[in-house]
Amino acid sequence: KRRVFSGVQPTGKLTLGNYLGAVKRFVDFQRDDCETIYCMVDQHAITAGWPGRAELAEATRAVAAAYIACGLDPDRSILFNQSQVPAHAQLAWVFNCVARIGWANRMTQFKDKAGKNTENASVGLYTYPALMAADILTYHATHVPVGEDQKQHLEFARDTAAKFNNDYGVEGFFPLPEPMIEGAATRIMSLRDGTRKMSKSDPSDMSRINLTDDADTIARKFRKARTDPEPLPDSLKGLDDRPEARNLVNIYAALAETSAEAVISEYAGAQFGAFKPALADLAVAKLSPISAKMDELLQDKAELDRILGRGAQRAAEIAEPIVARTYDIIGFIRSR
Ligand code: AQP
Repeated sequence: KRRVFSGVQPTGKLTLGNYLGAVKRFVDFQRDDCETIYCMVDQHAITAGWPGRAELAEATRAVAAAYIACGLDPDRSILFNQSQVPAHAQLAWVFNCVARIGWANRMTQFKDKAGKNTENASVGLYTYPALMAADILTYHATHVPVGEDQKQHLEFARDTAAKFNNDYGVEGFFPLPEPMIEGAATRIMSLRDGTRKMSKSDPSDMSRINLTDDADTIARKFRKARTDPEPLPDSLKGLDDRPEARNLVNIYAALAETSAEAVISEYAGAQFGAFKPALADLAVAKLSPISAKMDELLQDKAELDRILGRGAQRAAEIAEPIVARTYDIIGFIRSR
């Protein structure tokens, strides 16, 4: 049986990129041949600054509500916030000692998020990939659905697993996790700039669709989305060098659960004046039930906290024996 793990940072409202690239796909793995473990990575969320106590807790509950509203069933999947399961931090330390500084230096996300003044970035932001490796490996997860931007961090996790197994002479102890990066939505781009990814921490709210945006806001954001003046082409090839047009076609395809080719054949020759409203209608039809369900779930915070507590217990039951075996392999004494 596959063991699937993934996480989302509670650093703001979830975007259409997080939904199509990650959460929607998490739901697809809820099937009999997979065991699914999904996390709000709240410890990762403080690497780029503390948003405030109430804000962090609210964002964590909002991501949990979004998961459930998108179709994750907390009985079928294990759903919890990272900080409630100490195994993540425990293995992160071990992996800080396994991974190499050279690997961390190559991480493009660190460069993007630290900006020019890297001296002033937190050490946590720098060792972010070691904590992410721990998130995955502490469950011996085999498959990790993520967006394209996380590919490099997944490679870091695989390299860390392989180096641990090799250095400590335990071939196969940590399985090398497979990234699952597939479909039309692996990299949804900003609505203002087709060369930047849509991101919840982009200062411009017009650059993204939030899961909680109302119908008017969604329509306005798509109407104002940057595009070129040409109509849609009649083949995918015609989208080369048209990043904004390609992005809107990809979003349509992912929402409609079809391929970009199918969208192009339906809308060949259409002007954006016609395509954008069709896209907005589709997005509203898909997202409004999710945001209504999120609102309902967020009414009962105590129940959400109970769900996360229960998920954390189930997660710890899997993770603790793996940490114990790791400690034994290393030679850390533990009383039994
Ligand atoms: N634009 C995107 N297109 C497709 N997938 C995306 N993901 C993020 N943005 C896009 C995927 O969503 C999951 C959760 O991401 P995260 O919260 O761990 O952080 P991130 O990748 O850094 O996403 P954001 O939205 O850009 O957050 P901030 O602004 O806080 O950094 C991951 O699987 C990611 O690939």
